[in-house]
Amino acid sequence: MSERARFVVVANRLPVDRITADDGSVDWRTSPGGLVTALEPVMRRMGGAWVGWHGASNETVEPFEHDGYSVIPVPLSGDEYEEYYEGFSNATLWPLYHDTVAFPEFHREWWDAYVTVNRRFAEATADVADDGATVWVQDYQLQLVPKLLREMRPDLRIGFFLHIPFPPTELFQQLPWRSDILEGLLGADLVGFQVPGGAQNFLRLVRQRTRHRVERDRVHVSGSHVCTARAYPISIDTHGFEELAQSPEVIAESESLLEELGHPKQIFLGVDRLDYTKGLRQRIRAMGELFEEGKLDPADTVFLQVATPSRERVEEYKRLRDDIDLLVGRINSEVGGVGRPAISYLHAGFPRATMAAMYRIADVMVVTPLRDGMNLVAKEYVACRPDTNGALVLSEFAGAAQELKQAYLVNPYDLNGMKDVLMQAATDSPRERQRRMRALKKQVRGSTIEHWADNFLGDLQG
Ligand code: GDG
Repeated sequence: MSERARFVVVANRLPVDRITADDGSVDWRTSPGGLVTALEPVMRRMGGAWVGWHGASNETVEPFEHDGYSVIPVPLSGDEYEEYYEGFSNATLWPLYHDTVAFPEFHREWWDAYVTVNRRFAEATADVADDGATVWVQDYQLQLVPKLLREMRPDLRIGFFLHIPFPPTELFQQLPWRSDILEGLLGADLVGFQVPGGAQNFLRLVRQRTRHRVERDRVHVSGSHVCTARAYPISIDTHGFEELAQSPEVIAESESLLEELGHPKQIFLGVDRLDYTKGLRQRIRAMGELFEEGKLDPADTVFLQVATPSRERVEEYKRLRDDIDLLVGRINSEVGGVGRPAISYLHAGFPRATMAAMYRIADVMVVTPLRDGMNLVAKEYVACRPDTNGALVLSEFAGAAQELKQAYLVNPYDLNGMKDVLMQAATDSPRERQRRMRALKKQVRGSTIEHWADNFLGDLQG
């Protein structure tokens, strides 16, 4: 690939997974996950290059074209995968940035690997970006890239977006490498957060820990440039999801799903990556108690929970999987009849059309993270539910709660409170549910992924 790109997205993972067929032929398919769901449509519209890891360790893959843009694979060794990705990204930063709902581990060798890999991503980007190009770096795995890249290529316009929460200063200060990370991010011209609180936490830390002058949301990085920090709440391809949910295939699939579930009167639905931030333990416990107390009847109500496998080699995730298996097994053995479990639990990933079919038939969508940057599932549900009869139960601690104010909001730490709200969502008058759902639909239509990208990139061009 000789041509250099005017627009470059840099993310830990490429948006495609390699599929090797029986005959050995190789194909690349769009991979699931929040970041990809959000950025794929942006990339298809903008063209350019996507720099990221291709998902196999100890292997170099040549750049290739996909869906009208270039894909630039960055190699990682097996050790780097363990230390940079599973270690520093997912066992240090992820829990720390999510309010320490699990205990973050600090290891110096993990940090060293994080620095090495961030440098490699910056170098790959510096190679592919055209003169004066726009580069958009994504997420917590690559927080050092903006500064490293600016040192290599001061001509570039550099944006950074954090998909997860940016923590309160008291928590961030625990990090032994706090100054390096702040300076890393400050290498960007624009740093975006999901909610205003994240930008405020960041600016407060910059004031406390650096000598740069801060003026409202602008940081004058000494002897260099101005870095602006602002909120850009991410969204979904609303129209795309609406269309998908109304397609004959999805309608047919939702009908066979209903059949399989035995046409229950009421369906509660949860869809999450199997992650301890998503509040699965609390949610399943609350639903279990409602069944046990007879407030919900397994004869006519089903709780369908999809948990997509995620980070399966990280200790905390293994523990979570076992806990959930145990909890679901216990509840199902105590309530529900033969062949009719109260909780239908699926530990698997599904095609997007199947997800849309599930959203279509869910009467109560239950989204109860302990902490979440945004949460796209909540918005996808609102887009896919074909009428205004569905209800969304949403945690106050998801970024989405700041926009979807007409959802049934809950504090997932308050089990009794959550049970009350779940029942309220299930039993409110059709009029009240419709009033709320209409407002939610208006919000999700009025603020889409195109708006998000346009707002961010517009400000980045400044
Ligand atoms: C991070 C932040 C932020 C899930 N299972 C399957 C599947 N999914 C799709 C969903 C949704 C996405 O993955 C999950 O997005 P979320 O936003 O709910 O959560 P994270 O993965 O934690 O995403 C989050 C997001 O980044 C974007 O900035 O909102 O706060 O944590 O789109 O539909 N898709 C398919 N099969 C599955 O089994 N096809």
